[in-house]
Amino acid sequence: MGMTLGKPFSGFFQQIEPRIVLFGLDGTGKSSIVHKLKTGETLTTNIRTIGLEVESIKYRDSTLSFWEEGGQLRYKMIPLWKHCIQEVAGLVFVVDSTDRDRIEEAKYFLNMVIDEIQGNVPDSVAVLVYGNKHDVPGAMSASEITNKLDLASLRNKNWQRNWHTQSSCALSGEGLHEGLDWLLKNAGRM
Ligand SMILES: Nc1nc2c(ncn2[C@@H]2O[C@H](COP(=O)(O)OP(=O)(O)OP(=O)(O)O)[C@@H](O)[C@H]2O)c(=O)[nH]1
Ligand SMILES: [Mg+2]
Repeated sequence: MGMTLGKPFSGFFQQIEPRIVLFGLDGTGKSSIVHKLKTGETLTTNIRTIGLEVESIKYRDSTLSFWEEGGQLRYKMIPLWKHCIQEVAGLVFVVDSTDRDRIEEAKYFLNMVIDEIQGNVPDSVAVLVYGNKHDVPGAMSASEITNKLDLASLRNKNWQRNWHTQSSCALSGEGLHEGLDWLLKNAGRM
């Protein structure tokens, strides 16, 4: 005869959801991406994420835990990174493809995070860069973003990870699944 565990005990046996950490400058579209992936709907509100926001999302055959690091307080949150990246399955850096003025700052921030977490993240963890807002005319292409972030030099920085830049639009959802599938494949989750 089978046995059913009461609610207080069932939690012991729950699998930890693979964690995906999204980060980037403020207003790049992180919340919009998470909302689109979770509901299929376009996020219509424009509320800045203060601190950390966690969402559980069913994606293909698994449930993933998305951790968005709000962009506004990004420098204040650097010391928290060591805790956020425990059990991380993939990193997602979100760039606003239309924001040529702040692409240098995006590169600076990316380097800062990498320096902070280096040595604390397993080598198997890949990094997906979403070149978001690609729907806007004149947006930077994926290869332009790759060059401007100088991802090749990050590889030389003793950071032997897989990188991939995917153009995306969080409003229509274009590119979101392609990017995430790439990330999960690299994490051995697909
Ligand atoms: N055109 C266009 N606008 C977008 C896209 N993604 C997000 N936006 C808009 O960009 C603004 C900021 O989006 P959010 O998703 O709140 O950005 P965020 O990265 O979560 O911002 P923080 O929480 O402050 O770090 C909103 O007005 C969105 O509608 C996109 O792919 N294309
Ligand atoms: Mg947000």
